[in-house]
Amino acid sequence: KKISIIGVPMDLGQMRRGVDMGPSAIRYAGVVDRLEQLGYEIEDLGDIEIGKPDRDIGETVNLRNLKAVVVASRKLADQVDLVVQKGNFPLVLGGDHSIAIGSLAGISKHYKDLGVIWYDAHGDLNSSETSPTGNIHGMPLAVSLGIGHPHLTFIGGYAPKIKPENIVIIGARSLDKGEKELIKDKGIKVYTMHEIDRLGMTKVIEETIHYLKNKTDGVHLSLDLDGLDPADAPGVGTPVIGGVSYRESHLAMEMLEESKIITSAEFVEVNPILDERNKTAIVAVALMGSLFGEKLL
Ligand code: DIR
Ligand code: MN
Ligand code: MN
Ligand code: MN
Repeated sequence: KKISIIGVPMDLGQMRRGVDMGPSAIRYAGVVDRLEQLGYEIEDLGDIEIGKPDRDIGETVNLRNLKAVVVASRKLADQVDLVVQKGNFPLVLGGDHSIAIGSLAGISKHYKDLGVIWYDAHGDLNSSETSPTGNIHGMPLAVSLGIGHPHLTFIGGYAPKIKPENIVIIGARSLDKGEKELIKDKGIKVYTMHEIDRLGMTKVIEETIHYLKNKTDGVHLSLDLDGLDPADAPGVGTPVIGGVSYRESHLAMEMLEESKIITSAEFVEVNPILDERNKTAIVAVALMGSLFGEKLL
């Protein structure tokens, strides 16, 4: 089995500098060795080139750096597309969460019914109409549903990338008004921290697998490190107290590995400037270990 790693040093989808160094921090935390030890052949394709911030807002309002994000998303989509064509597992390293637009554009054309697990404190379901910030990293899930500026939704030449009934959001605890409305409107499955506390992570992941397994032909895991509690993953741009623990997250990854449903993944929002001794990148690599079958015995 072969994993292809793609780094995306993107920080234009939000306003904190430093998340562009996420891919380096994750490589420094030993991702290649860690996965090689599990018997995988690793191909590191290096980093996608990211342009400069947009110099003008053009015709677009409340979509910071739209042009630069579109250009980078196209490049990422093309790379990911080639990886899937070769039959390798795409593992994308962020970079802010706007990169999911490109990942999903490259992946979803290979699946009739791609499932998505969105592990995040946030819904990332905003559009320029609903976003309180104008930051595109708060929009990728909506974009993939075909909601948003057409320059974003039509990357790869088609929209939508995914169906609302094939999405599961896990770890949500900060949702904007428009996001809550969209979730209700589309009937998107969400496990907020309330459900995680009530049911326990075991049940949450069992239900997630059951929910996705028979109606999808592949499942993309999009893991925003801010889904974890900031005590365990402090190096993120938008930390929200009361998150999923390190242990619960490992359990989730192990159960997903056992289910064999995951066909691509990305780990995003690692910001080494805001981190403590690269802790968040180290956590990300540990979670990747579990996702790819690491066991103590
Ligand atoms: C907020 C923050 N909902 C926004 N989103 C974040 O800007 O749209 N997503 N941080 O990961
Ligand atoms: Mn996110
Ligand atoms: Mn988030
Ligand atoms: Mn974020």
